[in-house]
Amino acid sequence: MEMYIEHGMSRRECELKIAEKYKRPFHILSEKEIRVGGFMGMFSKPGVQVEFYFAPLAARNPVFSGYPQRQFPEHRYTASDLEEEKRKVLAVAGKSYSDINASGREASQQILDSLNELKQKIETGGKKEEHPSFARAAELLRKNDFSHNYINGMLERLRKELSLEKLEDFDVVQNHLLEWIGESISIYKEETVTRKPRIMVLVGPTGVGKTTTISKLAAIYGIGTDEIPAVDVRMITIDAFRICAKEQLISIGNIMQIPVSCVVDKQALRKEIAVNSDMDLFLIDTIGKSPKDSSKLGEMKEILDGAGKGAEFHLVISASTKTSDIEDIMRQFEPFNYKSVVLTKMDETDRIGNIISALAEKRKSVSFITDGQTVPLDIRRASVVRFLINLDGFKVDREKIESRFPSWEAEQFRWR
Ligand SMILES: Nc1nc2c(ncn2[C@@H]2O[C@H](COP(=O)(O)OP(=O)(O)O)[C@@H](O)[C@H]2O)c(=O)[nH]1
Ligand SMILES: [Mg+2]
Repeated sequence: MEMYIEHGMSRRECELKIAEKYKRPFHILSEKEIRVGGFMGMFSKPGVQVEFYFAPLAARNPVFSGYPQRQFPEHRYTASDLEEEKRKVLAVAGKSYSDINASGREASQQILDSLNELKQKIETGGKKEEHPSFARAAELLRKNDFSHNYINGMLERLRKELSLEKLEDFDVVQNHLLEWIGESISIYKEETVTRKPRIMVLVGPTGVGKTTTISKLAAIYGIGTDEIPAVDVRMITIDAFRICAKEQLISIGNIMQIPVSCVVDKQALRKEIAVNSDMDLFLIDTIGKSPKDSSKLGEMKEILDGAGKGAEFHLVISASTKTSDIEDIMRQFEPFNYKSVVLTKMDETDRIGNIISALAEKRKSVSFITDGQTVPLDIRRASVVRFLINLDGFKVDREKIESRFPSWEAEQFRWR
């Protein structure tokens, strides 16, 4: 017995959809609550997924409606369509018999063309989705390491929104893909009115660049840039391992005249912040081992509770992380309720589809991008354009994407 899946806002809606689509008796086997609709997991609503099977005959052409929802082809060739095509062919044939002497060759060619067209329509069901642009688009996205779900979402959108004429022009297809990828990237908006002191905490696996990024941020806010006035900054290292390896930060702190301290428990952190409440910004670095060491992560979270409810958590991920690891990391750090992701080591990879997919699917925004080891220069605010121009193999119409996603100019920090 083959099982099928349908999605809808309610069980009743699913039943109506199945009845409308297949016009055959069926039985619902199970139902579960899911999120439906939206794009790449965003803007979805609560709904229902039902599992069903047909009775009593097994379906000859099973249609599996997995995630993201697959639609039935907009137009399937029915028996009456094929009859119509046959009639056209026969009409041409009729003409050929009467005009055989006058234009025999032309009529024969017309018959052959019509037959070929008919054959193709029968073979493909006349579906727009057989267009080669879909395979090219999928290949391009795959080359950039976009996830399976993300690619399916994009293909689905191409199928729904692009006419056959547009599909013919692959530049048009690419421009749409770029625009939709851009729309799926969410950029973190810094609060304009921040309470004082502002507390930014960077969490993430070891070696991704947390300490380096903290140093870069300390320079941006502590020394100031063209648009950001210098404020009073203090750096704190949270160390759940109690080794307090803060030398790296101290040397940076010395150069920039920014104080650094190390705390190993919640009370000490609370006190450190309270005693220095005249500061404008606390940048909190964390030391961890592997994110798989969840007891230490729990301990770190416990210490970080001392930063209070207003602390902003940013998860630091290296752009060169494997897809499966990205998902693990995002899940492991979920308890920190991080507001955004800082993407480091963008200079080390040109395949960022996996990161874009994971961020879109988990609905997380990106705040900063770092692309080198130099403190403080190699950091910028995240921008959609930066992601799009980093994609591999896409023909990027830069002017077009810059006008579509205009905020990118603000990405660069300009040093005085
Ligand atoms: N290529 C590159 N290397 C970086 C970047 N950010 C940090 N690193 C390097 O990554 C290594 C680990 O950085 P660190 O800040 O100590 O990582 P942490 O363990 O997360 O604190 C160091 O060698 C850094 O210089 C970056 O954006 N690009
Ligand atoms: Mg570190």
